[in-house]
Amino acid sequence: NLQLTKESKKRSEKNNSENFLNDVLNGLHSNPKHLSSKYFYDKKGDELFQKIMAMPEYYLTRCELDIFKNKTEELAKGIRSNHEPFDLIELGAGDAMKSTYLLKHLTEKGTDFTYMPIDISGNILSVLENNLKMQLPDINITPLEGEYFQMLKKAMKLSSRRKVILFLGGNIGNMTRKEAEKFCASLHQLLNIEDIVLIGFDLKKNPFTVLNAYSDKSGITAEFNLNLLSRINRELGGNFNIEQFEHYESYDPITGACRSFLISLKNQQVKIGKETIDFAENEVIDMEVSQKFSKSDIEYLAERSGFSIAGEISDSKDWFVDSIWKV
Ligand code: AVJ
Repeated sequence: NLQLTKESKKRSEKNNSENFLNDVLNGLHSNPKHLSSKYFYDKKGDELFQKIMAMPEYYLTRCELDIFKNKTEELAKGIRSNHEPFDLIELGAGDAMKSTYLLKHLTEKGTDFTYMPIDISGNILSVLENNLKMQLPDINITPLEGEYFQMLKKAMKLSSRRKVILFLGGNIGNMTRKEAEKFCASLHQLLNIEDIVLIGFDLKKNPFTVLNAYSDKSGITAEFNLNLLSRINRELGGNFNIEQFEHYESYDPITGACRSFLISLKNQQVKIGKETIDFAENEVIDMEVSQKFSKSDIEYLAERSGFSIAGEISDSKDWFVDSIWKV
């Protein structure tokens, strides 16, 4: 049996690295070139994102922490609805720093639930599991490593209890508006009538505040982007010269799209395994979008995907909102 699980683990690791290679080659053979920010999170990327969350410029963490620390009761009321046991599924849980406040509250109230954190990084999931077992030794936890929908479907199969989905930290911002709409519609299809979704949205605000959060002076965000090139070198046999790429950030206050790019500083060829990629001087790689929303953008998204808004909990500055949606 152990042998079997080891083999299936090996198989899924092989699949993962094949998908990674395919996505990278597709993206770099496209025009304009792009890479997916979901691949930022290897061990080094996890560490860099932890550093980003601690930066003074990165207000998002503090805003949502304000909500989870100070409006825990309201959050709990919003998701509890009845007193039936439920599964609390967190998409992109990371280190679960914010949700731990909610988990503690629910545990103290004697709520019967299983916590199912989903993350693409197995590394951060084991960090999370260790932390939680120290803080809340009695919690039922089922970590799921992989892509959101694959793991969601797995969670739906594991139990038939009511589902509460947490999607925090502005993770939904990493999708374009179209992708977010498709994502929410698929989520709506998968869920049942009593289920609840709680999504964190970063709101449109002073454009300088947004831009500074993604172009910090200390250069951590730049390093976070460049680390994906290093990861390609490490895992896919690439030979990117990191020195020859520079991070560029932009924010469009009309559309609310904050975008990260890497600029090639010269004409250069990069090898990835046997493939060669040509870069022109000043050609960019589209790396990441972090979408910002107005309250009416959120209403529109909920409506378009079949949900209705049941509640809205903001931080004291009204910079960030956790929106509670009913199926
Ligand atoms: C993890 C998606 C919420 O977009 O704000 C932070 C990732 N990228 N700085 C975000 C990120 C650059 C972050 N999310």
